[in-house]
Parts: sequence; structure tokens; C-alpha cells
Amino acid sequence: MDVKAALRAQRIETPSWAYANSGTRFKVFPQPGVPRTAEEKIADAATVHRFTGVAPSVALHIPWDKVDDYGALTAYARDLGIEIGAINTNVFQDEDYKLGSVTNPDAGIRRKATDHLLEAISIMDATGSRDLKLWFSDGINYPGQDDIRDRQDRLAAALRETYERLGENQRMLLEYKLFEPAFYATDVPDWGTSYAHCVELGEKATVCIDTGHHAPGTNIEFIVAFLLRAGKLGAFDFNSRFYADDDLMVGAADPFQLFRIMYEIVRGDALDPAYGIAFMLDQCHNIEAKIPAIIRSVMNVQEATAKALLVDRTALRAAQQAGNVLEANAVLMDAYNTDVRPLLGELRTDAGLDPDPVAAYARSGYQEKIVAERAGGTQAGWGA
Ligand code: PSV
Ligand code: MN
Repeated sequence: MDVKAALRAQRIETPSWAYANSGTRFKVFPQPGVPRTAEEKIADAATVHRFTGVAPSVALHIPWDKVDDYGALTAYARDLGIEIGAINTNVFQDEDYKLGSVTNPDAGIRRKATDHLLEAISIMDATGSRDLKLWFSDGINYPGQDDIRDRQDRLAAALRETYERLGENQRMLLEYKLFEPAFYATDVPDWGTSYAHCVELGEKATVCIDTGHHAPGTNIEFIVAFLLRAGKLGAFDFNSRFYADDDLMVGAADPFQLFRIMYEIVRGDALDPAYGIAFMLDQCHNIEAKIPAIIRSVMNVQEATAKALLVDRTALRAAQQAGNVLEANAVLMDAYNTDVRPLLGELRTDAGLDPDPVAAYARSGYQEKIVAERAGGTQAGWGA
């Protein structure tokens, strides 16, 4: 395996909303220079790509990134050297969705929610985006509040209608989340539920794993291996968690877990962009500077990937076959304990980039420029 070639080909998508203000339900701390428009978010995403060389697309979230002319927005992104990535839908911030969106007991509200999903596909048509990403906050807070099985039927019907509208080269990514905001029963709580709906829908529907959406102790690399085997892994929303959906920088809380996930990707020959997995970040930078945090996150994914690529798979297989438990574990740990920063620095230098993207960004003057230029107006936020 040519480790450098694999790392050169790697692609990581950044989320428009990570460039905007965010916070917890207690407080949003605004930062100077934060984008006010979709264009400014795209400019920041293009900046991350300029310093890392591996983040050539940006995911949009509708309506947070709603514009009148998506063709013009796409052209603007292309001029800056990036593409529009996944279109994320938002059926979780409207008054009507208090009791759910596509699973709401009210048919009129279900219609409204499904229409939003269809509208997102029109935006994909206009932007050339491949992926429709669906996450539903739907669920119930109290036993008896609604019929759990009826809600599955309503979900399936909305997904079917949306799926049928997908174009030839378009895909649906169905994300799951253990809990929040529905605390008693969530309608798509786990990978199994997402997987089952995707199988029912057809080959264009695949599962999106958000690394923050699991119970503590969940073996995420097992889920990766299972879904790859079934041909149903479509995407990642990368981030880090200590407790719940913390949305901290990927690879910050548990870099070993990220390595184990990336090892399964390498093991499944699924790293190459041609395989079709969208490696996206879904993060919030509440107290740290956003652009360097996103650059750092991209680098964290690269580091975990490089270590995964360095696993001596022949030695690992031999140890596994021989039942040599300690040796098999040691082969994996050897790769994890390798310092891959010099390798990645070399790779960047070869590509004409600075080997230290965070330092290069700090020296570039971009941060000072956006702070000076983005005065006035309303800063973007994800609405916490
Ligand atoms: C939900 O927690 C989620 O992970 C979904 O991907 C949303 O689109 C995103 O966060 C919003 O930040
Ligand atoms: Mn997510």
C-alpha cells in the first residue's frame, strides 16, 4: 500500500456551520470575524482547504445557508477552489416540529417537513451536490405520548417519497442519534434503525455515523466494520465527545478511537474517494478560534488515517491466524504509537503547502483581515 498516495487522495469535508457562532443552551460566545453570510462561510472553508490541501468541499445546512441563487453560490465556491458538499436538512428548529417532523401525528406538518427534504434535493440539483443528509430530532419524551410503531411507518413513508425524488447520481445519508432532544424514545436512535430503513429504501440510501451520537463505551469501529461489509456506510460526521453530543474537535477526546475507526476504513478499502464515503466534520467551536480549530481537526483525521495506513496488515493477519493475541495487539499499537507528523509534514511540503498549517494560518493575516472586514451585520449562528 502506498501510504503517501493514499494520504494525498484523502478528502475531508468541513461544515459551514462550524465557521458560525455556536454555544451550549446556556450561552453563545460570539467571536469577532465570524461569517455573516453563506459566502463568508464558504470563504472560510476555502481557507481551510488552502492550508490543508485535503478539504475541498463544504457541507451546507438549509435554511442556515439559504440563498436566492444556489448556482451563483456554487460558482462563488468554485472560484475559491472548493465544491458544495452534502446538503443538510433542518426539520428541527420550527415551532411546528414540537411533536416531530416527518413522524408528527399531524399529516399537514409531516407534509411540510417532507417538502423541506424535497426542496433540499432541488438545492442539490442547483449546486451539483451528491449527498442529501437527513437527521431527525423526532421522538417522544413520555411513554404513551405517541404510538412508537406508527411513527416508524410515518418515517418510512417520508423517506420513501424523498428517496424517489433523488436523481441518478444523488444519495441519501440517514444519520442516527441516541437521544436529544427526545429523551424517552427517539425515532432514529441507532445505526440498526438507520440501516434497516436504508435497506428498505434501496442502494442510494446509506448510513451516516456521527461519532458523537452513541452511548458511552459503544464500539464505533464495530459499526464501521459491519456497515462496510453490508455496503451501507455512506458518511461520517466526525467530532469528539466526553459525555453526549459535545461536538468537540475530532480526535481531541479520544484519538485512539479515531485511529481504530480509520483502521476499519483502511481494512475495508474504503478510504479512496472513489469508494464514496463522505468524511465530514460536524463540529462546533464554542470557545476556541474556529478556523484554526477546523484546520486542527482536519489534521487530526489525517494523523489517525496515516497511523491506520501504517498498520502492518500482513503481520497482523499472521498473528491473528496464529491466535497470537499479544502480537496482534502489538502490531496495531505499533502503528498507533508511530509519530506520523514528520510524514504528513513532508507530504504537505511536496504539495507546496506549509508543513504546519496551523502556524501558517496564524502568519497569513487572514484572521486579522476577517475581523477588520466583517464589522457590522448579523453574525451567523446555528440558532442555539
Ligand atoms: C444533530 O445533533 C447533528 O449531528 C446533525 O448532523 C445536525 O444536522 C447537526 O448536528 C447540526 O449541528
Ligand atoms: Mn451530525
